[in-house]
Amino acid sequence: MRSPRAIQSFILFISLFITSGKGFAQADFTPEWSKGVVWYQIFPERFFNGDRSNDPKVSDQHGAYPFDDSSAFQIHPWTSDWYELQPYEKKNGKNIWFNIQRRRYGGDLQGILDKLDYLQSLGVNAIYLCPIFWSPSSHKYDALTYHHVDPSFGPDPEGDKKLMEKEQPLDPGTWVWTKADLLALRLIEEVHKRKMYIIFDGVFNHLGARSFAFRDVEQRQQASPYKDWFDVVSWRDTAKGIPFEYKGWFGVKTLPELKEDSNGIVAGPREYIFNATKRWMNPMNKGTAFGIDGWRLDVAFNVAHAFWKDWRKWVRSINPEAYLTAELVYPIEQTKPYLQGDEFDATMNYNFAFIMHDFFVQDTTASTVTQFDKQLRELREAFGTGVAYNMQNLMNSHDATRIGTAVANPDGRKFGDWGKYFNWSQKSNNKSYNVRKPTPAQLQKQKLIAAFQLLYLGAPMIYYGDEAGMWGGNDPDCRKPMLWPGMQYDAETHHPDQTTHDPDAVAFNTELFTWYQKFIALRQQYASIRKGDFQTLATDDAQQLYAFRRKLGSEETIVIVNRGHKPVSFTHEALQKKSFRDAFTKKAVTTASVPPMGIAVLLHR
Ligand SMILES: [Ca+2]
Ligand SMILES: [Ca+2]
Repeated sequence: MRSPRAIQSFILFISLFITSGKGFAQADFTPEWSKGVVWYQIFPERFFNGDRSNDPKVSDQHGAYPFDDSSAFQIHPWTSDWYELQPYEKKNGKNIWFNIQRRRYGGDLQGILDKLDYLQSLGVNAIYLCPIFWSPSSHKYDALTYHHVDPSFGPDPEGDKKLMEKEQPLDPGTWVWTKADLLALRLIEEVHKRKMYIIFDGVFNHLGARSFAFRDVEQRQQASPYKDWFDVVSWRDTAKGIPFEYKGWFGVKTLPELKEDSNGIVAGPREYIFNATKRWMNPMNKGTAFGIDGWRLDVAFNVAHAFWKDWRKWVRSINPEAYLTAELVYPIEQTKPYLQGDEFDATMNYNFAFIMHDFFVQDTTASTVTQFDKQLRELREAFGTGVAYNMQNLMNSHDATRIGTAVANPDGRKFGDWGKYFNWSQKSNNKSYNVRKPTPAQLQKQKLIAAFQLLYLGAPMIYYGDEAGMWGGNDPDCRKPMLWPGMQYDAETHHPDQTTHDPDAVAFNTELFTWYQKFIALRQQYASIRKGDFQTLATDDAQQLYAFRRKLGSEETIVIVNRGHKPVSFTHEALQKKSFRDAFTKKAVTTASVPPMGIAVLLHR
């Protein structure tokens, strides 16, 4: 999601819904490959600058918030203090929040290619890329096209722009493959070579106001071949003094909504979306092995069900194993219609994050172990087994405060109160929100959360940099440039108002990385963790101890979580009946000792 105003409307909309739900079973319609995988979400502009020759120019952000493409501009120094206005920014006299929106750090596709080794060493095996299609903003949720990658993500921005001028967007036969498009295909190929998967972000509810289609409608009005693509309220009639009016996403005029009728998105844009979908799933008709493995669908709740049903059929006709995950921030009952087998395979599982947040992040207001267990079960059983293994169990994303900062703000708002939490966790809205470096005790909480997430049933998703020790509040602070080993970062010393504080050292956190790596490796090694079933073994509210078993065939994994502040010892008849070993030390265990805010993993094979 994108601009601050849009977010306000979006969260109000979301807040209208309340939680309820009962479990039910249904047939498995989800892909096999995506069950239990470890996702890694990348925000491309901020991941790695692998090519300085393609870095965006200020003119590339024409039409994007904050609508200033004339003030001084340069590529922002990757390793600088986040809240410190750089000399070029000070020249425009605007505050930090204005300036952060016009920053570009130069991340690109070559940067992702360069860091595939890093991702492999972390152990993740599926990548979700935030939008990479051409757009003037840093987040790229305001697409100019769905059929071209942003030229500044590829090796030849100016050459690409000239190539694209020659085509007829309405005729896919004229669509060219730009150098940026071809680099995206190379990325897909490299990912597949490593036995990893990759999905793109499909932002099909709206186009950007600077898109080929909308610009044409603005200029030519009813003479445009795209005249039926948008929700036009009134056509321009200068004689009668009637202005051109149209509907933007939640009123945001830079994001004109694609027109919908009872069948969903109408014929023109539908055909365009279908053609673009195929282009990335079976590029040049070379085969689906050369295409993406699925899609993440932005604001899926703003597009009619009928469209998603038709689109899924199209997608599955191209690649029967494609994975489709929806951005939904709905309680269970409102989520169900999307997960019946004819629309999506999973969602970005914010409901998981809410439950985790209540139990692990909160201290005095934390849920009990019994409540935690009950909420997890309701969610796990709500949509059928196939979906459960496919749900993207995340803690945060580009639209939420980082886990490293959530743990530094316990007992505030509940994450599940999406709208209120959204604003409360934005430093620009809440001066008292703690955006300083997490303390060792807070980091310990993050570790416990990560371990649980990686051992729990589903497909855990890590937001880039959480494993590296990045912190920051909600958008824009959750979109800082990635911390890389070997790069020297300025300490953070600035508050948003440019007053200063004692330094927070900024560097890649090797210890935290190793922790994530270690638990991802367990998941990749043991099928019971990836695809085993789930059974609660203990819910001890007094000691804040939670134990569960994951089982597949004869392989069993027992996980014991100590959320409390005293050491606990745990035993269970399961440990007496069969021989279990500690997953890391390999020592035989009949009674597990778990330190405060610690976790034990026991294996029987
Ligand atoms: Ca670059
Ligand atoms: Ca819509």
